[in-house]
Amino acid sequence: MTRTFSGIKPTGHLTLGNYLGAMRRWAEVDQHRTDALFCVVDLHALTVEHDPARVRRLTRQAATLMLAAGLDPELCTVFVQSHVDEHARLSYLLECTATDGELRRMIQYKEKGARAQAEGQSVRLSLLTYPVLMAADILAYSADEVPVGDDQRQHVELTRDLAVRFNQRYGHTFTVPKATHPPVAARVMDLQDPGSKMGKSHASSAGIVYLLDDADLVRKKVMRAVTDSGTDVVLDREERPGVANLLDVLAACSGGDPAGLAATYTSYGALKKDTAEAVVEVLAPIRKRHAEFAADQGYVDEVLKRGALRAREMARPLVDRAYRAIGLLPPA
Ligand code: AQP
Repeated sequence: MTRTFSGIKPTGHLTLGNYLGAMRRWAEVDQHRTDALFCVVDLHALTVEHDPARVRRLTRQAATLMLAAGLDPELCTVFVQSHVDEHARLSYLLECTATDGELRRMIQYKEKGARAQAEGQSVRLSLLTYPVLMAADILAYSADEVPVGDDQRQHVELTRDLAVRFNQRYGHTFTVPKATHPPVAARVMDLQDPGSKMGKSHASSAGIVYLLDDADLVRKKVMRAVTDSGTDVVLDREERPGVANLLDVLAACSGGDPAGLAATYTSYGALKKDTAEAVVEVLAPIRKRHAEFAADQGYVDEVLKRGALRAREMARPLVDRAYRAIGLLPPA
């Protein structure tokens, strides 16, 4: 059976981008047709300035939202990365496989490193090495598929390169995974800055729809989305990125394709209104289920405990094998 792994990092409140780019397919497709593992990758949240209590809170909230979005612990494994030591164990071996040059080429490293420096913060070494930890997350489970948004494409490519390199040097150990992306809305853009991805850790929340925003706030954010000075609705990603983003979001939330939808609108106002309502409709059941699960944290904790047990059992033999393959003496 195909094995799937994917994760979400608790660096902020989860967004519509996280949902349309990744979580929705985890719930609607991947957990039904594959042996799927979904993880709150909390170690990745330590790569930038962080508040310990907030990371803990957001880790719980992300897990709760994953269940609210439809992940069913009877169908898939839901757990927290730091509860399974194998991720960090394997990461070190992969650091001994990766090169400094290939990590410095990672776009997220360049962007987030520049952002940290602009804010007068030093760049943590873990920001450079985080894609290697992500490779370990995936390879530890012999995942065949990694369902992610478009922004993670480069990191999955690195994972493939490291798996191939390790296998060639030390004998076949890892499955070489491939990334999968949704057909539309693989990169949801910020509503106020359609040149940038909608990201949960951005400073300004005006262009970001959070999964827990109430209906009125969602309407306000979508109605205020930046478009451009034109009036006709056409799908032109280069010249009209704001309109293209709304068409993508509408298509993802209501079905249909962005180009076909463009032909049915004659004004930006109507497009925004329908997009806002489509988003409200998609988020309403998630907010409702989130409130239910949030009121029963004991259940969420139990799911995470069972998930970690299962994940550990799956990862340990493979990571042990990798330790032997690379030349480390097994304990007596
Ligand atoms: N804007 C987006 N459009 C489509 N997919 C997206 N994803 C993130 N943003 C968008 C996908 O969501 C999954 C989880 O993302 P992550 O938590 O690993 O972090 P990220 O990719 O770095 O996303 P964020 O929300 O922008 O976080 P920050 O601001 O902390 O960097 C991934 O599959 C991702 O592709």
